[in-house]
Amino acid sequence: MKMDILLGLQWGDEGKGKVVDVLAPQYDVVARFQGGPNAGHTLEFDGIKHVLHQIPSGIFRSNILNVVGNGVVLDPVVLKKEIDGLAKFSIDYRQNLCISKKATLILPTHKLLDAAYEKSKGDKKIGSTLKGIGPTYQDKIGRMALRVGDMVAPNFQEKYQEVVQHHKMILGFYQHDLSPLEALEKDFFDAVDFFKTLKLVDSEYLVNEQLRQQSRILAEGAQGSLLDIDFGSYPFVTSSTTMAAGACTGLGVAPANIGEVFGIFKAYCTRVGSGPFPTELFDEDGERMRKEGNEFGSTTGRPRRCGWIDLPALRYSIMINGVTQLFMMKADVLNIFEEIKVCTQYVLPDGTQVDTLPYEVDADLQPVYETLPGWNCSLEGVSSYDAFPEALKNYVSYLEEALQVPIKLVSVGPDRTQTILR
Ligand code: 2SA
Ligand code: MG
Repeated sequence: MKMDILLGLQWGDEGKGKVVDVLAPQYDVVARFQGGPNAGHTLEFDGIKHVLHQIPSGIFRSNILNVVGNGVVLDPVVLKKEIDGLAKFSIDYRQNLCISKKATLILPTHKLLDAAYEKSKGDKKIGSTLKGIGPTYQDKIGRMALRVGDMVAPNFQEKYQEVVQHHKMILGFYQHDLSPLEALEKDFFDAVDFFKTLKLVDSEYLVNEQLRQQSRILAEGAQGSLLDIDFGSYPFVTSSTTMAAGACTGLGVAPANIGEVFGIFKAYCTRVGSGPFPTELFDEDGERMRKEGNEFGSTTGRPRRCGWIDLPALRYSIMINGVTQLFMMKADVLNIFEEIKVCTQYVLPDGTQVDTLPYEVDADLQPVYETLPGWNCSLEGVSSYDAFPEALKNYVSYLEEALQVPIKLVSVGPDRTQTILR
């Protein structure tokens, strides 16, 4: 059996949580392979809205095993809160949730370092979620991080102190306020005690054994390809490999064992945090998109920047991920527009037109738009592709032609049921 991968092709918040939830009945295992509490995966069903950060989005289906892979960075405090938040759903998380011993721990000082680094960057700040993601991955690559498996070792305290001493020196250099640390550490160690009671596993063995037994596995990406540490709009990126290859390193699955790659995109674009965004709208249309799409960060509540769909960027993401099927989300947000714009190319500062992503994506890059007719009506009650208004059908086929990958799913509303398969 091969593992399928689902990932965001833009700057995150494409609706991955919703799609995993819809696809979940076809899978036995859902696994996260990168990111951590910076992610916010929103699921809506039975009139309830729920946001997951570190727990895979298969958790609401009782027959699905949820795996947090080695590529993830985990904050025990956030995990405990997330699990407490599941109490009302009577989920057997001690059975259905497994955490890799090789996942990296986010320590309280990583969060302080995140804030210190951001502050030192002034107006060049990344717009980090301040969850400690960057400093934790830095320590992982720097070979000094603590991992989930270390928590149960008798010398955990000693190892913890060693790393924290190092962090304090750096924080001292930045003259960062250390007074919140005591309270943060208390919460951390309380959460660690709880964490130790969860199912901690050698996830690479578990996942490969599941594949051998013909289990169907879905790897759930977080953030998006344009935030990838290598291929995103560096340095305005997150610190992990968000592209398909990250599912191999973040779970220990060989490239030959990858099956479908599902690429999710919004019918328009959003970005939260700093960094280039060629099709960003600063006018009333952008404001209307944000309002209609309720575009506010699900982890930090920050307003998301909004703009038209960007085909050069999407083609780039499709290329680096080897996307086999496209899923278009939030089509209903465009209901309010009489006309819809699509960015087909960019004009460089020297006047040349390109349809690829240049090395330097900056404010001087001018998008070239094609205008398509909008459907400009409600999609309420639309439950099949045949029932789509003509202009929406036209938008779907226009994008398929431009992107050369079939669009297999179109979402027309937030609920599980408002997802049309083609
Ligand atoms: P970080 O915290 O180091 O990963 O931040 C680095 C950049 O990555 C962006 N980033 C995100 N962008 C969109 N959605 C994300 N998750 C949350 C959500 C974000 C929120 O689902 O809404 O609630 O604000 C996410 N996580 C990281 C971030 O904005 C920085 O630009
Ligand atoms: Mg999100």
